[in-house]
Amino acid sequence: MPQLGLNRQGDEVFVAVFGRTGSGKSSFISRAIGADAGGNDSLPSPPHITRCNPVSLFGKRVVLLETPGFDDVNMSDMDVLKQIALYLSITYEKGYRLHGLVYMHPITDVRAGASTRQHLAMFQQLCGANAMQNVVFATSMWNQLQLSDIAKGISREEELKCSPSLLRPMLDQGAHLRRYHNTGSSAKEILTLLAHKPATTLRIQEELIIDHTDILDTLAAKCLFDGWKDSECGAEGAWR
Ligand SMILES: Nc1nc2c(ncn2[C@@H]2O[C@H](COP(=O)(O)OP(=O)(O)O)[C@@H](O)[C@H]2O)c(=O)[nH]1
Ligand SMILES: [Mg+2]
Repeated sequence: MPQLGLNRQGDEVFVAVFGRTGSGKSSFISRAIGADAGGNDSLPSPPHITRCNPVSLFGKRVVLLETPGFDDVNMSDMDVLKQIALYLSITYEKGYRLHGLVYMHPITDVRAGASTRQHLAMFQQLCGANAMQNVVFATSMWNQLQLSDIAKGISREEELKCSPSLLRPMLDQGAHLRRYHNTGSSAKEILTLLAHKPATTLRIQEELIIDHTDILDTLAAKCLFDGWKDSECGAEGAWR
């Protein structure tokens, strides 16, 4: 059972951070809450959603939630999705809603391969179109690029942004794309974009709680099965 740690909503804003293991979730959160940059602060992915200390932004208390990473050596993507779904179901029933979702994508990934696409397709279905305005795709690891590779990073960013088989459908639905520069101010800039959004309900919460869909029958889960390219994952125009 995950530690919910959600005691009150009021002036609190909840932002969940997603992405594969090693994409920079923990470090984004530690920069946002004020830890110093530098050093190797990599930790194993938490097996459950983990709540971090709130950060104050413009009078709001922003509570950051680290989700277990996709592509993890210790957990299958389906188990990761189940953990996320369990947390989102329990908190939905308790009346909590997310204000923001940050999806970290390392710009150092040389190509958006099948697993990247599958994770993004799953994320698209987990959120649903109505929640897209509450999503920021944050590209990380810019400062790991050699100077001579910055242009490659920019062209990968362009591909992410423009390709109908990558982020474009989600950006068209209102999601944001930002660079994350591994600093507290950069993390806060991204969170500021989300802190004033109205809270949202995710598609997977509607499926699980309102429609009583089994987790394995949710659109997000279907994206993880073999043949995901032919499933409903492509229904909104992505990943064809
Ligand atoms: N250079 C650089 N390193 C980063 C950045 N973000 C994360 N890291 C490092 O990449 C490693 C993995 O990051 P981490 O935050 O643990 O990833 P997580 O598994 O998604 O939580 C850590 O050693 C971080 O210090 C970034 O934007 N730039
Ligand atoms: Mg982590």
